[in-house]
Amino acid sequence: MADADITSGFASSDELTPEELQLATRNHGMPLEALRYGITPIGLHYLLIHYDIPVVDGDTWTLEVGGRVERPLSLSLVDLHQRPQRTLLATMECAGNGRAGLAPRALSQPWLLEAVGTGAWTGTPLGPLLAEAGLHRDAVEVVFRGLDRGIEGGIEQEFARSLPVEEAIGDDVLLAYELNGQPLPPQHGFPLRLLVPGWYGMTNVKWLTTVTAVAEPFAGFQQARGYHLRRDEADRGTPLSRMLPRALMVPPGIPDFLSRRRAVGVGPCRLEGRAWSGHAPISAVDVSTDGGSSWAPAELDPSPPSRWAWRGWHWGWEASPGEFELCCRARDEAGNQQPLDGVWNMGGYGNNSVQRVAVTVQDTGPRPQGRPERA
Ligand SMILES: Nc1nc2c(c(=O)[nH]1)N[C@H]1C(S)=C(S)[C@@H](COP(=O)(O)O)O[C@H]1N2
Ligand SMILES: [Mo]
Repeated sequence: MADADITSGFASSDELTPEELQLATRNHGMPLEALRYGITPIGLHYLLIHYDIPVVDGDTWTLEVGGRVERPLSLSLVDLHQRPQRTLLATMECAGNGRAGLAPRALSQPWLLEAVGTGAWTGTPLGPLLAEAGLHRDAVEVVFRGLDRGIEGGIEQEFARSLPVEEAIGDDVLLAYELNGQPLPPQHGFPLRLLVPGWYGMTNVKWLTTVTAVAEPFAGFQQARGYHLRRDEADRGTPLSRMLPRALMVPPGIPDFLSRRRAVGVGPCRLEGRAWSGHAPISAVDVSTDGGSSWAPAELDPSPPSRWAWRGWHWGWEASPGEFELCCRARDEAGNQQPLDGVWNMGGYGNNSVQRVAVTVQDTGPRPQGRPERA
């Protein structure tokens, strides 16, 4: 078994291990055809749960705000609902999205590309709440702790992450109690989760129980050891924070049941998808039909209603018979662009290399989507 480190080793072959399969069935991705929805329906949004989903009684649960503050607060769910309310559309992606595309594969949740979703998150802004508690001058970080417990890297822990004070008091940081107009479902953090738009998924602590201002950087496992880009064991690494740009497409045509290889009919074919970046708004999406040798600019939809929501794009492809490898890549206004190949790291994080969809275009291809059978 694993040494006491963040990785429990690497897969030695392409075949999934039983442990990866166990994680993959608990933590599902968003089926890529659901990129068609601007707001991901609950149940299609991806899930990542390190330990077990806690059962929480919303009537007796409280949030404790304390640590380096003047006036510790204890807030019920009713108290939180009575505070100013805000709804934010935000795209969330797991930092491990794309992990299975790196070799050797870090043994963890074996994401392909589907660890993403966009929610309408409703809650109360964190900044004013921290102001009310009165942060001490020596507070440098705020620690967010969930109710879920487990063992990782040999260490028993609750899932907990921290943010620098200046990030925690940011305008768009919410304590969210609703998703898509419904109370948070158990799997998404009922009764309350943190929402830090633009940051990778692990930042958004679910089943929140304490918010603690601290005078020293938080050294908890998920903060100090997990979620770092590390070249090797000796490398302390760089912490993951904001989401790198990524574009994904709805795989066109129809899939083969087992391989999911796509079959597309000859003629016009609309390629469409969504793109996002936690660093800056999306500025361009390019499409390739030859595996990334040549690129054409896709058309971007109007800017999304929220800076933090993905942006739609589409491109008209004139599909002729043959074998194709479709790719898409996003660029953001800060000049970040998706690479053709991912950069390997110990934990398999931040692999935003371009999506590749193998397609066979055939004469007797499928009917265009949604068109009724001719009588
Ligand atoms: N308490 C708690 N919060 C958590 C997690 C967890 O396991 N426990 N997983 C994190 C990770 S790694 C991700 S990617 C997101 C996933 O959020 P979702 O399942 O609502 O999509 O939640 C984050 N918040
Ligand atoms: Mo994650």
